[in-house]
Amino acid sequence: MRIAIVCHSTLGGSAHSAVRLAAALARRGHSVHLLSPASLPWPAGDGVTHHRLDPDSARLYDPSSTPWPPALFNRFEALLHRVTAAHAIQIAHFHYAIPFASMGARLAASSLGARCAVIVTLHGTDVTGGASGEAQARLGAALMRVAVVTSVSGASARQAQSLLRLSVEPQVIHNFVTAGEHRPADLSREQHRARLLRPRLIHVSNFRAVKSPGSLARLFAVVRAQLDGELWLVGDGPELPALRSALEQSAPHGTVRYLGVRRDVPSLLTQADLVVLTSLDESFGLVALEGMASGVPVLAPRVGGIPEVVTDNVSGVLFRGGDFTHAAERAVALLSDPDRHWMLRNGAVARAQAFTEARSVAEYEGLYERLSHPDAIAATRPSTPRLDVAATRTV
Ligand code: GMT
Repeated sequence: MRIAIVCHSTLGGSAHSAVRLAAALARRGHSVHLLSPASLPWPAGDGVTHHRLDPDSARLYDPSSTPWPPALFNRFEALLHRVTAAHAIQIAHFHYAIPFASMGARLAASSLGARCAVIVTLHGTDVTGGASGEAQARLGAALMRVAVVTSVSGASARQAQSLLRLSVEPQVIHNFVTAGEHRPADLSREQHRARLLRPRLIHVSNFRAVKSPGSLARLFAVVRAQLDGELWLVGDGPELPALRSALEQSAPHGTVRYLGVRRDVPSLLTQADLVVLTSLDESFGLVALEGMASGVPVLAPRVGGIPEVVTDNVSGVLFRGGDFTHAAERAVALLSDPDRHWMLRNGAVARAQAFTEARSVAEYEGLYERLSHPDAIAATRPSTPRLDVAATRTV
């Protein structure tokens, strides 16, 4: 099939999932075009043609900084239409509804939509970004004009249907990790026990407010009072400076490492003993899955899609969302018990096997195959040929 995968140029999991999917589809023999506004932090993968509006731009367009400037939206839409026409694209698959739902709806309603089916996958902020009721209604209306909407977890699908008032619940296709991308450290029981004498907690994020970095600082202060642990912070984002000053007040000097944006996240994960998430909401929590695949148990709040990914007491430990005291208690109990930590380490690797590339990509492929028949496309096209451009563009 001829497939276009569209994503933001962001450090976030939505773009990473899109890049992984594009590469996997190309490996399976499809003709794959990846479209993003600017460069991406990961290579596009063999056999994938990457189209960027600003190839040399290092600027990353964050899905949370909406709406896109109209000029960017128009230029990107023109690129999408050029690629769709030139390569006779059969499936246009957008990662993130904001602002792509309206772009997808317009593509479906255009003449190109007669032979190209549009799919939108919802990632975090689409559903949990706290958009106004009016913006949610516009987003929902645009989503109902594309062939299929998918979501990365059951929790996010249910939330999307109710908040965006969708007539059908999005189809759930979980995120995945590519085989061999993450591997557990090869440790003997003695080496493992020795490592836990100074356990490393790792937090990888874009440091937005939804990640609740304040809770992370408080949690680490409580953990430090009981254990000689260290905290590694990977990534960058708007709340990092405030987190840094909070940690400078509360954590002993030299116990926190600020590693910035890194390309070697898999290697950093294997050096850690606990992946920590403190998010207020999380549609999936891709870093939790990456941690588990690296043999690192996860400490995470019981919010959004996280309990679908992390099984409590099997591949990590969950805490009541927002309750950092409970989180610290669970972290200390786990890190002070090497036998239990070893068990959860193995449990994490086993649990990650439920999120294989083979499974998720086959689900997407099944969807594409069903939609790529001309009759199926006709059946899913919007009944109104012209959309209210002004109403949908700013979604
Ligand atoms: O979490 C972020 O701020 C980044 C955002 C993104 O653009 O990638 O992540 C969202 O999508 C990921 C991939 O599906 C999910 O793993 C994250 O849970 C989701 N973030 C939130 O729901 C806050």
